[in-house]
Amino acid sequence: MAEKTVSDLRKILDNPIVKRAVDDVSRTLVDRRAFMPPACKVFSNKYNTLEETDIYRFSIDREAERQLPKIIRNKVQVVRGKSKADQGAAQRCTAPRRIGIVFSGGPAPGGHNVIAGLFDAATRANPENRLFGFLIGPDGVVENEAVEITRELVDAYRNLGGFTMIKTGRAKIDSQQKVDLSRKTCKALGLNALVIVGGDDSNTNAAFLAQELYDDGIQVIGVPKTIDGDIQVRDDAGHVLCAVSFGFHTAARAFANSIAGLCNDASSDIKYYHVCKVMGRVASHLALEVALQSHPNLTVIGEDLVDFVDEERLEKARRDKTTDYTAFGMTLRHLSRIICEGIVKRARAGKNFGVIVIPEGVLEFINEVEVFIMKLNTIIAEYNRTRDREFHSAFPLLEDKLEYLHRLAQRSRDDASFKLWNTRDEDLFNDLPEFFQEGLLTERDSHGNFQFSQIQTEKVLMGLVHDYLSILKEKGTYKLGIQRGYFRKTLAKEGLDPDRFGPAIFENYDTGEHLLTKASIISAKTLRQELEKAGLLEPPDKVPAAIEAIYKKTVPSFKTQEHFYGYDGRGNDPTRFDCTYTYNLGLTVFSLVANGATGQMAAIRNLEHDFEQWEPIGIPIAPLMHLEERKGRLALVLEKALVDVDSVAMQVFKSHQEKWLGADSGQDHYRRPGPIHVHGESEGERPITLQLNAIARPDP
Ligand code: FBP
Repeated sequence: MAEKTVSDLRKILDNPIVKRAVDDVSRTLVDRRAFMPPACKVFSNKYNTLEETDIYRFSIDREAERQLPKIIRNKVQVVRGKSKADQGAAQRCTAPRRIGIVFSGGPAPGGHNVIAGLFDAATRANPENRLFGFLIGPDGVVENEAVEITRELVDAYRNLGGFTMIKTGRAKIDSQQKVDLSRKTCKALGLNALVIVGGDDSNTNAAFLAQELYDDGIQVIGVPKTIDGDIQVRDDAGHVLCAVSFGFHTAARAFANSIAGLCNDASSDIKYYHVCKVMGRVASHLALEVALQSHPNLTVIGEDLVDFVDEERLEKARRDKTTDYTAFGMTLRHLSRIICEGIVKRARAGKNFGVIVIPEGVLEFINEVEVFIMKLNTIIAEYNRTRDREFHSAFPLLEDKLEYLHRLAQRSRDDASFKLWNTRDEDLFNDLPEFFQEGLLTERDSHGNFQFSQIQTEKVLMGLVHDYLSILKEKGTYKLGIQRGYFRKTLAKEGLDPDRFGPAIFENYDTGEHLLTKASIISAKTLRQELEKAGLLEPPDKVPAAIEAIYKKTVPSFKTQEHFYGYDGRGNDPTRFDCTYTYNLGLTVFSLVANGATGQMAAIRNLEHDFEQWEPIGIPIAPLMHLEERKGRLALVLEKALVDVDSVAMQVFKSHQEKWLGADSGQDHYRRPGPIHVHGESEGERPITLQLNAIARPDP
């Protein structure tokens, strides 16, 4: 490069406008970092204490009682504030402490603020307090990989999404060896407490560690994290203790904002159906919140499919005096038909576009697929338990896995007691498309869970939708309605009388706002036949160009664009709700630690109400645990909350389904939730599902 060019370029790069334009630090980042989430009133006191309450009761699982004796009698603890405390309490709060914190599982917006809240509370109580962050998830605890969390580090990540500061991982502390190594790490760092920020499995882990480290005097506190929104805690009487895990609101808002963009695009270009798979593992909480936030035309809620009864099949069976068990529960085929019904209705109202939302875990609620998932979970877990090699490394290719399944099916023929995989399973499985088989056989996560995000649910479902729409086209029921005015204008341009041709080609010419070609017209040939039948055309005549053009417009072409909303929203910067929620969770964690709690999960009660009503509490984890099948065996875990189909949120959603489907000539009812900021009015909003579900709840 010539010298002059180099110096010119240097001048450009030194220009303050260029420097600002390419700076990593955006204006938004500066604003975000500067945002100071409000703290619950109780934290304005000099000291915080814990008050145990008996209001909330849990029925305790015998196995939990046996395995977690030291923490099973824990109660709900309410954080209280004191401007003056007795000497003991004051000493407790201000004693020097060393606390470790670890993120576990997928990132969820707000994690950095848990650290910020904990750091601020700890250093305020005693500037000598020290906080350590374990790197890359629970492995960091096992391997003693930690960094000291300083004010500079905290300030750099305040109100920011991701778990970038210390990263995360899906490892599990699930063996005595790992527990012993974790104990060694805590002792080596001189920790008083370990904080585990994670989902249901990680909080389960927290309870077991609390039990194990009890006699070492090391406290363990959990924090409810997951965008899936499936950590929700109620007591036996239905009192809500934790309405939702952190990160849920942000992920839902981020997905809804992107989907609202698709609604705009779809209704402008009017040629695509946007099919959006939305994260959330098994539960459909995120899909429901997205539906309430953005009003897409069709949203499937997995939990709503469980009690489905195919009345037509049932009726046919009644007539044939037989029993048809397949009429109970949803099948893939039937679900695709329900989706088709919506598409057909919109088409008849002249709309050949739309937005469909499918939860990533919907397959769990589809009879035939759920059975496969459960059987394959057990087969893989059994294999891993009894052999030296992992199932997926022993059978790297699909054909190897199928061959192994084939051997199991053969075994079921030779040995009647072996029922796990039989010939019928094999036949049904072999009928599935290869990519779907591959998805179902995909590696399970470290907790033995099926990885829904790895399977192309939308592709499977849309394949069936495409097929059925073709059948409906052949039957003459899937057509695009034509606006009466447009029809009249097009014919008039060619000097044709619309009132002569209309009744011959449309089934609703006298009444319809959108005109529908007769069911018999399914091709240019059948169109001609109808015109001849009505005496409007003689055999040698050509079909008038205007009629042909109208006919072509009545033939819908179903074009889809598929989208996956997951990792993007999971990494989004948090909403003001999540910033505030997580900052207060961090403050709560410190109060729990400072007052000697262990085996508790930090939570904020009344999240569904105004901020003034938020109440920081500690929830006992052990009493929430029950036995569930994991990796083919019964294990103590925290129950995942599924969408309650009778909840107010679901009732509101259901009563708007028809409206949002928009199968009429009016505008669609899409809603714009808007982008996520920490400043501004709308950001004060709480998740809509929480607001709705709070309407009819009993409160202690
Ligand atoms: P957590 O349960 O760990 O919070 O993770 C939630 C989630 O984002 C699910 O919605 C999704 O199914 C899964 O993680 C994806 O897992 P991975 O990050 O391993 O691809």
